[in-house]
Amino acid sequence: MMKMNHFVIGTAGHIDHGKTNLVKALTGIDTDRLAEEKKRGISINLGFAHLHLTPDRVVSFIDVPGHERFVRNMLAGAAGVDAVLLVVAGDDGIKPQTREHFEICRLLGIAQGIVVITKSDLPEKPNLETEIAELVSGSFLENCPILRVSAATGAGLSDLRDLLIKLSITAEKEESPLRLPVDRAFIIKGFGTVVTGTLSGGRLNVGDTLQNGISAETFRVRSLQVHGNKAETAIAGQRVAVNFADAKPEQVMRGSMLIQPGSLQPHSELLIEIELLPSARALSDVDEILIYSGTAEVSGSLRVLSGEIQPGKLGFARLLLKEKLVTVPEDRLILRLPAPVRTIAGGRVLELSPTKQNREKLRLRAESLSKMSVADRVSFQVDQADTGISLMELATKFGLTKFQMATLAKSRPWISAGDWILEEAKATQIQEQWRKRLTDFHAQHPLRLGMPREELRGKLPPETFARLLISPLVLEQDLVRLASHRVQLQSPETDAQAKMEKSFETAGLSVPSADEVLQKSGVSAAKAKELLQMLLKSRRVVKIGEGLILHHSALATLKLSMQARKGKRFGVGEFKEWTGVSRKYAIPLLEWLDRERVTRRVGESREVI
Ligand SMILES: Nc1nc2c(ncn2[C@@H]2O[C@H](COP(=O)(O)OP(=O)(O)O)[C@@H](O)[C@H]2O)c(=O)[nH]1
Ligand SMILES: [Mg+2]
Repeated sequence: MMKMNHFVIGTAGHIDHGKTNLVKALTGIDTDRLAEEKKRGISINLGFAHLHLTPDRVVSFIDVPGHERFVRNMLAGAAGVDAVLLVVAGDDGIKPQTREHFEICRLLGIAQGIVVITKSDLPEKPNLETEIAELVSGSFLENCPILRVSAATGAGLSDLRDLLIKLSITAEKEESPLRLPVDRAFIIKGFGTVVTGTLSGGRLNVGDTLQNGISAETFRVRSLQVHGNKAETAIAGQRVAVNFADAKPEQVMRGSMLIQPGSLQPHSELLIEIELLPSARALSDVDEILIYSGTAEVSGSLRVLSGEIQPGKLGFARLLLKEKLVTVPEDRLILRLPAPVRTIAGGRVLELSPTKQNREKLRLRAESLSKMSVADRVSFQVDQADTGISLMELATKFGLTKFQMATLAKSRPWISAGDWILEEAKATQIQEQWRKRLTDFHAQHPLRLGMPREELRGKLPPETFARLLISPLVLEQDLVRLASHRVQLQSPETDAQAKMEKSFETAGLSVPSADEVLQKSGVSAAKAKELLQMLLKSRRVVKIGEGLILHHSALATLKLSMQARKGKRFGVGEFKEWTGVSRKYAIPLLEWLDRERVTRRVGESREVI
């Protein structure tokens, strides 16, 4: 496997258990940078450090504050962590934030970690290992290594380093759209605005444009740093610092989700699966709940879909957010209750902006979605789209890259046309319907060549429509017909049509109105109209103005007689004299001659060209 130089390790554990000192002992970096942190000796905000484990392997550390008041900062740090060091002070044992942080890591789906018993130079609390085993039983840390270290004496540090090397080799990232949840935003004098975060997908280059997923404002990446070194490119999983050419810190503050412009959408309603902590009370609807996603914290309300959720159990809910989140299915959320703030549950996003339906229907939907892979959910969606769906829309909705979407589409029985895909069976169904509609249409309108293309197309995008128009359907100009369809006149119709044509022909230039001809045709008005349409289509008669139709022979004669007067200037009066028509006919006829480039206007009069 490719060596991956982007492993992020987070600390977790109760205050004063030695997290910051451990990171300092490993990396030489004191993450308590704030003056207040130094003075009070506690971590308030996130701390960042990195360590060259081997000459070509750097790991990043995110040191989180342990104090219960700063759990929200811890949460911002824990998003995007590959492995956790669960720190327990040997002399103190498991404390409230040891539990809370551990639960948060578990609910966020962090897959691996190490339990580090710190302060091993001090006498150890009896039965500590049993206590720890109980806590992590059945979780991702159940069989993880437990190590004793002392930041004071350095004992155990080299073993810890060896373990970190092993852990970091197993890291593998799935492809996903670029997202950068911002954990810090600040100004560096002479540089401008810089943000930091763990790139959770994609690849970021100097010169790229990033978009704030909520405000939709865009910013240009002027420079990048990875592990404190200038870089041209940063890849998924790396801790990056991004310098923007044109952003103010408040436009990209902590909690912002930066994305490729337009690649994802913000949502204010989510369908989720909930895992309620064993320590929480049974959960029903909540009007005020805090939701943590990436580095963002928003508030909202919760509607439980499955009755009451019992402690330690799973259930389904609809989350209504006061501020939108840029999230995708399978993202993990942490749910906390305010006053006093406490972590009660984790959430797994099942669907973004679910369609409105009653609780029971939504619960059934959530239940089936919860058991499906993302690929299956995409298929499910395509199956339900009777006239197909846009690939881009699917990618955005399910948090897949265009490449992933295209690969998935290739493996399924879908017909694609440009950005549009349609299930094969649905396509066949549509073609069947078309065939049936055309058969009916031809039976009802035997004199019409075919059905207008737009009428048959309906809501299908033009590209897909064209793709589905296969034999025996024929598209001619803007009409669709069955290949077998021929317009064949029955005898009363032929007679009527001939009679109509004759009326026009004998009238010469002084034709009766089209309506009059239709009325005298001897067939029904609808049929007469169709017969006239056929005459027009074949150009036996020509429409030169509203309700004014002339026989082609009359127009040809007129053209010739005008062309014989080449170069002559004349007015409407003269034209009336030459042709014997009234003013009512003269004007449209002259305009027709202009269009045919036989005459042209010169001021008030005309000239034969
Ligand atoms: N004896 C001893 N004290 C330690 C050790 N590591 C940290 N401490 C002390 O424990 C206190 C809290 O350490 P700190 O790293 O800030 O803990 P944090 O709140 O978990 O980040 C400080 O007074 C440290 O000097 C250790 O290995 N041995
Ligand atoms: Mg600390």
